[in-house]
Amino acid sequence: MENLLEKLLEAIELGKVDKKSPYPPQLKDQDGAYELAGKALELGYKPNEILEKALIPAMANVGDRFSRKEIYVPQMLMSAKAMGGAMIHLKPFFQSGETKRKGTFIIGTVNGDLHDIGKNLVAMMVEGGGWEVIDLGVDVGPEKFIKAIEEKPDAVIGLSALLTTTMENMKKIVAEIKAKYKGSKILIGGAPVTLEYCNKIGADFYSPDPQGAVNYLNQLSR
Ligand code: B12
Repeated sequence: MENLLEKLLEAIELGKVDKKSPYPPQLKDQDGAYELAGKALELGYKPNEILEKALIPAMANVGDRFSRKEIYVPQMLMSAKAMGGAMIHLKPFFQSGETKRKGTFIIGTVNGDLHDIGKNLVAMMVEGGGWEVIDLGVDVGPEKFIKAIEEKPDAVIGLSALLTTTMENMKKIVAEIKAKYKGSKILIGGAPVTLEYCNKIGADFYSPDPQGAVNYLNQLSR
Protein backbone atom coordinates (compact mmCIF):
# COMPACT_ATOMS: atom_id res chain seq x y z
CA MET A 1 0.00 0.00 0.00
CA GLU A 2 3.04 2.27 -0.37
CA ASN A 3 1.10 3.29 -3.44
CA LEU A 4 -1.19 5.42 -1.28
CA LEU A 5 1.70 7.48 0.02
CA GLU A 6 2.95 7.86 -3.55
CA LYS A 7 -0.49 9.10 -4.57
CA LEU A 8 -0.47 11.56 -1.68
CA LEU A 9 2.99 12.75 -2.65
CA GLU A 10 1.77 13.30 -6.20
CA ALA A 11 -1.39 15.10 -5.06
CA ILE A 12 0.69 17.57 -3.05
CA GLU A 13 3.26 18.00 -5.78
CA LEU A 14 0.50 18.75 -8.32
CA GLY A 15 -1.47 20.92 -5.89
CA LYS A 16 -4.61 18.78 -5.65
CA VAL A 17 -6.09 20.00 -2.36
CA ASP A 18 -9.21 17.85 -2.09
CA LYS A 19 -11.64 15.90 -4.24
CA LYS A 20 -13.81 18.90 -5.13
CA SER A 21 -10.85 21.07 -6.10
CA PRO A 22 -10.90 21.67 -9.88
CA TYR A 23 -7.10 22.06 -9.98
CA PRO A 24 -5.17 20.44 -11.63
CA PRO A 25 -7.61 19.54 -14.42
CA GLN A 26 -6.02 16.12 -15.03
CA LEU A 27 -6.95 15.03 -11.49
CA LYS A 28 -10.60 16.21 -11.69
CA ASP A 29 -12.92 14.18 -9.41
CA GLN A 30 -10.01 12.24 -7.93
CA ASP A 31 -9.05 12.22 -4.27
CA GLY A 32 -6.89 15.11 -3.16
CA ALA A 33 -4.31 15.47 -0.38
CA TYR A 34 -7.09 15.86 2.20
CA GLU A 35 -8.79 12.54 1.40
CA LEU A 36 -5.56 10.61 0.78
CA ALA A 37 -4.02 11.66 4.11
CA GLY A 38 -7.23 10.62 5.89
CA LYS A 39 -7.15 7.24 4.17
CA ALA A 40 -3.49 6.72 5.00
CA LEU A 41 -4.26 7.21 8.71
CA GLU A 42 -7.24 4.85 8.46
CA LEU A 43 -4.96 2.22 6.98
CA GLY A 44 -2.64 2.53 9.93
CA TYR A 45 0.21 4.63 8.59
CA LYS A 46 1.89 6.58 11.38
CA PRO A 47 1.58 10.39 11.14
CA ASN A 48 5.37 10.71 11.07
CA GLU A 49 5.67 8.21 8.25
CA ILE A 50 3.07 10.12 6.21
CA LEU A 51 4.96 13.35 6.87
CA GLU A 52 8.38 11.98 6.03
CA LYS A 53 7.49 9.74 3.09
CA ALA A 54 4.90 11.91 1.36
CA LEU A 55 4.48 15.49 2.56
CA ILE A 56 8.08 16.61 2.99
CA PRO A 57 9.47 14.93 -0.18
CA ALA A 58 6.53 16.40 -2.14
CA MET A 59 7.46 19.92 -1.08
CA ALA A 60 11.14 19.22 -1.85
CA ASN A 61 10.15 18.15 -5.38
CA VAL A 62 8.07 21.31 -5.72
CA GLY A 63 11.13 23.38 -4.77
CA ASP A 64 13.30 21.56 -7.31
CA ARG A 65 10.76 22.04 -10.06
CA PHE A 66 10.48 25.73 -9.17
CA SER A 67 14.30 26.03 -9.38
CA ARG A 68 14.23 24.41 -12.82
CA LYS A 69 11.47 26.89 -13.83
CA GLU A 70 9.09 24.02 -14.59
CA ILE A 71 6.50 25.58 -12.27
CA TYR A 72 5.88 29.09 -10.93
CA VAL A 73 4.62 30.73 -7.71
CA PRO A 74 0.90 29.94 -8.24
CA GLN A 75 1.66 26.21 -8.54
CA MET A 76 3.91 26.40 -5.48
CA LEU A 77 1.03 28.02 -3.63
CA MET A 78 -1.38 25.24 -4.67
CA SER A 79 1.09 22.66 -3.35
CA ALA A 80 1.32 24.55 -0.06
CA LYS A 81 -2.51 24.50 0.09
CA ALA A 82 -2.57 20.77 -0.62
CA MET A 83 -0.04 20.22 2.14
CA GLY A 84 -2.38 22.17 4.43
CA GLY A 85 -5.23 19.86 3.42
CA ALA A 86 -3.22 16.82 4.46
CA MET A 87 -2.12 18.51 7.69
CA ILE A 88 -5.75 18.89 8.83
CA HIS A 89 -5.65 15.16 9.60
CA LEU A 90 -2.12 15.04 11.02
CA LYS A 91 -2.24 18.14 13.23
CA PRO A 92 -4.18 16.57 16.13
CA PHE A 93 -1.56 13.81 16.43
CA PHE A 94 1.32 16.26 16.62
CA GLN A 95 -0.46 18.50 19.09
CA SER A 96 -1.68 15.89 21.55
CA GLY A 97 1.10 16.43 24.09
CA GLU A 98 0.89 16.19 27.85
CA THR A 99 -1.26 18.82 29.50
CA LYS A 100 1.36 19.92 32.03
CA ARG A 101 3.65 22.25 30.08
CA LYS A 102 7.42 21.94 30.27
CA GLY A 103 7.98 25.58 29.40
CA THR A 104 7.19 28.18 26.76
CA PHE A 105 8.47 28.24 23.19
CA ILE A 106 8.08 31.40 21.11
CA ILE A 107 8.43 30.87 17.37
CA GLY A 108 8.19 33.03 14.26
CA THR A 109 9.34 33.28 10.66
CA VAL A 110 11.76 36.18 10.38
CA ASN A 111 10.97 39.52 8.75
CA GLY A 112 10.66 39.57 4.97
CA ASP A 113 9.74 35.89 4.87
CA LEU A 114 6.21 34.56 4.43
CA HIS A 115 6.98 30.82 4.41
CA ASP A 116 5.21 29.16 7.31
CA ILE A 117 4.78 25.46 6.58
CA GLY A 118 8.03 24.40 8.25
CA LYS A 119 7.52 26.78 11.15
CA ASN A 120 4.01 25.45 11.70
CA LEU A 121 5.33 21.90 11.75
CA VAL A 122 7.95 22.79 14.34
CA ALA A 123 5.30 24.60 16.42
CA MET A 124 2.95 21.61 16.27
CA MET A 125 5.59 19.09 17.23
CA VAL A 126 6.99 21.20 20.05
CA GLU A 127 3.45 21.62 21.35
CA GLY A 128 2.99 17.87 21.05
CA GLY A 129 6.22 17.50 23.03
CA GLY A 130 4.53 19.17 26.00
CA TRP A 131 5.48 22.84 25.57
CA GLU A 132 3.27 25.90 25.51
CA VAL A 133 3.80 27.46 22.06
CA ILE A 134 3.39 31.11 21.20
CA ASP A 135 3.37 31.39 17.42
CA LEU A 136 4.10 34.94 16.29
CA GLY A 137 3.40 34.10 12.64
CA VAL A 138 5.40 35.22 9.62
CA ASP A 139 7.38 38.36 8.79
CA VAL A 140 8.37 38.85 12.43
CA GLY A 141 11.01 41.47 13.26
CA PRO A 142 13.12 41.88 16.41
CA GLU A 143 10.61 44.20 18.15
CA LYS A 144 7.81 41.66 18.05
CA PHE A 145 10.09 38.92 19.40
CA ILE A 146 11.30 41.20 22.23
CA LYS A 147 7.72 42.16 23.12
CA ALA A 148 6.74 38.50 23.37
CA ILE A 149 9.82 37.68 25.49
CA GLU A 150 9.00 40.57 27.85
CA GLU A 151 5.80 38.72 28.71
CA LYS A 152 7.54 35.31 29.00
CA PRO A 153 11.16 35.99 29.97
CA ASP A 154 11.98 32.29 30.44
CA ALA A 155 10.75 31.28 27.02
CA VAL A 156 12.99 29.56 24.48
CA ILE A 157 12.93 31.27 21.09
CA GLY A 158 12.72 29.66 17.65
CA LEU A 159 13.46 31.46 14.38
CA SER A 160 12.59 30.11 10.95
CA ALA A 161 13.85 31.36 7.57
CA LEU A 162 13.42 29.88 4.09
CA LEU A 163 15.07 32.52 1.94
CA THR A 164 18.79 33.14 1.73
CA THR A 165 17.99 36.85 1.76
CA THR A 166 15.81 36.84 4.89
CA MET A 167 18.12 34.40 6.64
CA GLU A 168 20.37 37.42 7.20
CA ASN A 169 17.63 38.96 9.37
CA MET A 170 18.17 36.15 11.88
CA LYS A 171 21.51 37.70 12.78
CA LYS A 172 19.93 41.01 13.79
CA ILE A 173 17.12 39.33 15.72
CA VAL A 174 19.56 37.10 17.63
CA ALA A 175 21.79 40.10 18.45
CA GLU A 176 18.87 42.21 19.70
CA ILE A 177 17.41 39.42 21.83
CA LYS A 178 20.81 38.52 23.31
CA ALA A 179 21.55 42.20 24.09
CA LYS A 180 18.37 42.44 26.17
CA TYR A 181 18.09 38.89 27.46
CA LYS A 182 21.60 37.48 27.88
CA GLY A 183 20.54 34.08 29.20
CA SER A 184 17.97 33.48 26.49
CA LYS A 185 18.18 30.37 24.35
CA ILE A 186 17.57 30.72 20.63
CA LEU A 187 17.27 27.91 18.15
CA ILE A 188 17.13 28.41 14.42
CA GLY A 189 16.10 26.40 11.38
CA GLY A 190 14.79 26.47 7.83
CA ALA A 191 16.06 25.08 4.54
CA PRO A 192 19.03 27.45 3.93
CA VAL A 193 20.15 27.54 7.59
CA THR A 194 23.19 25.53 8.71
CA LEU A 195 25.03 24.75 11.93
CA GLU A 196 27.90 26.88 10.71
CA TYR A 197 25.54 29.84 10.26
CA CYS A 198 24.07 29.21 13.69
CA ASN A 199 27.51 29.42 15.28
CA LYS A 200 28.41 32.46 13.22
CA ILE A 201 25.42 34.53 14.38
CA GLY A 202 25.59 33.41 18.01
CA ALA A 203 22.37 31.40 18.13
CA ASP A 204 22.35 28.49 20.58
CA PHE A 205 21.13 25.58 18.53
CA TYR A 206 20.37 24.52 14.99
CA SER A 207 18.22 21.63 13.91
CA PRO A 208 17.32 20.62 10.35
CA ASP A 209 14.02 19.16 11.57
CA PRO A 210 11.33 19.57 14.25
CA GLN A 211 12.37 16.48 16.21
CA GLY A 212 15.81 17.96 16.83
CA ALA A 213 14.09 21.04 18.24
CA VAL A 214 11.93 18.93 20.54
CA ASN A 215 14.96 16.97 21.79
CA TYR A 216 16.91 20.16 22.46
CA LEU A 217 14.01 21.74 24.37
CA ASN A 218 13.41 18.62 26.43
CA GLN A 219 17.04 18.51 27.40
CA LEU A 220 16.79 22.17 28.53
CA SER A 221 13.73 21.48 30.67
CA ARG A 222 15.34 18.60 32.53
C1 B12 B 1 5.81 26.43 -0.56
C2 B12 B 1 6.82 27.47 -0.97
C3 B12 B 1 6.39 28.78 -1.12
C4 B12 B 1 4.97 29.23 -0.76
C5 B12 B 1 4.92 29.40 0.78
C6 B12 B 1 3.56 29.07 1.35
C7 B12 B 1 3.60 28.99 2.86
N1 B12 B 1 2.44 29.21 3.44
O1 B12 B 1 4.63 28.76 3.49
C8 B12 B 1 4.88 30.58 -1.55
C9 B12 B 1 4.29 30.32 -2.90
C10 B12 B 1 4.07 31.69 -0.86
C11 B12 B 1 6.35 30.93 -1.73
C12 B12 B 1 6.78 32.20 -2.02
C13 B12 B 1 8.09 32.52 -2.34
N2 B12 B 1 9.12 31.63 -2.44
CO1 B12 B 1 9.04 29.80 -1.83
N3 B12 B 1 9.10 27.95 -1.58
C14 B12 B 1 8.20 27.10 -1.19
C15 B12 B 1 8.82 25.67 -1.20
C16 B12 B 1 8.39 24.97 -2.48
C17 B12 B 1 8.48 24.77 -0.05
C18 B12 B 1 8.76 25.33 1.35
C19 B12 B 1 8.14 24.39 2.35
O2 B12 B 1 7.06 24.65 2.85
N4 B12 B 1 8.80 23.24 2.56
C20 B12 B 1 8.27 22.17 3.41
C21 B12 B 1 8.65 22.43 4.86
C22 B12 B 1 8.12 21.28 5.72
O3 B12 B 1 10.06 22.45 4.93
P1 B12 B 1 10.90 23.67 5.59
O4 B12 B 1 10.13 24.93 5.48
O5 B12 B 1 12.29 23.63 5.08
O6 B12 B 1 10.89 23.31 7.13
C23 B12 B 1 11.54 22.17 7.63
C24 B12 B 1 12.96 22.44 8.14
O7 B12 B 1 13.62 23.45 7.41
C25 B12 B 1 12.78 22.73 9.59
N5 B12 B 1 12.52 24.10 10.05
C26 B12 B 1 11.88 25.11 9.44
N6 B12 B 1 11.82 26.17 10.25
C27 B12 B 1 12.43 25.84 11.40
C28 B12 B 1 12.63 26.55 12.58
C29 B12 B 1 13.30 25.94 13.66
C30 B12 B 1 13.49 26.70 14.91
C31 B12 B 1 13.79 24.61 13.51
C32 B12 B 1 14.53 23.97 14.62
C33 B12 B 1 13.57 23.90 12.33
C34 B12 B 1 12.89 24.51 11.28
O8 B12 B 1 11.67 21.92 9.97
C35 B12 B 1 10.76 21.79 8.87
C36 B12 B 1 10.25 20.37 8.83
O9 B12 B 1 11.27 19.45 8.56
C37 B12 B 1 10.35 26.01 -1.17
C38 B12 B 1 11.27 24.94 -1.73
C39 B12 B 1 12.06 24.20 -0.67
N7 B12 B 1 12.68 23.13 -1.10
O10 B12 B 1 12.15 24.59 0.46
C40 B12 B 1 10.36 27.34 -1.93
C41 B12 B 1 11.51 28.33 -1.72
C42 B12 B 1 11.87 28.43 -0.25
N8 B12 B 1 10.90 29.60 -2.16
C43 B12 B 1 11.71 30.34 -2.82
C44 B12 B 1 11.40 31.62 -3.37
C45 B12 B 1 12.46 32.24 -4.24
C46 B12 B 1 10.16 32.24 -3.11
C47 B12 B 1 9.71 33.62 -3.58
C48 B12 B 1 10.78 34.74 -3.49
C49 B12 B 1 9.18 33.45 -5.01
C50 B12 B 1 8.79 34.72 -5.74
N9 B12 B 1 9.50 34.98 -6.82
O11 B12 B 1 7.90 35.41 -5.32
C51 B12 B 1 8.51 33.91 -2.66
C52 B12 B 1 8.94 34.64 -1.37
C53 B12 B 1 7.78 35.14 -0.55
C54 B12 B 1 8.27 35.66 0.80
N10 B12 B 1 8.52 36.93 0.94
O12 B12 B 1 8.44 34.86 1.70
C55 B12 B 1 13.09 29.70 -2.93
C56 B12 B 1 14.13 30.33 -1.99
C57 B12 B 1 15.47 30.48 -2.67
C58 B12 B 1 16.49 31.01 -1.73
N11 B12 B 1 17.56 30.27 -1.62
O13 B12 B 1 16.34 32.01 -1.10
C59 B12 B 1 12.77 28.18 -2.66
C60 B12 B 1 13.94 27.39 -2.02
C61 B12 B 1 12.38 27.56 -4.03
C62 B12 B 1 13.55 27.44 -4.98
N12 B12 B 1 14.09 26.26 -5.15
O14 B12 B 1 13.99 28.41 -5.57
N13 B12 B 1 7.15 29.83 -1.58
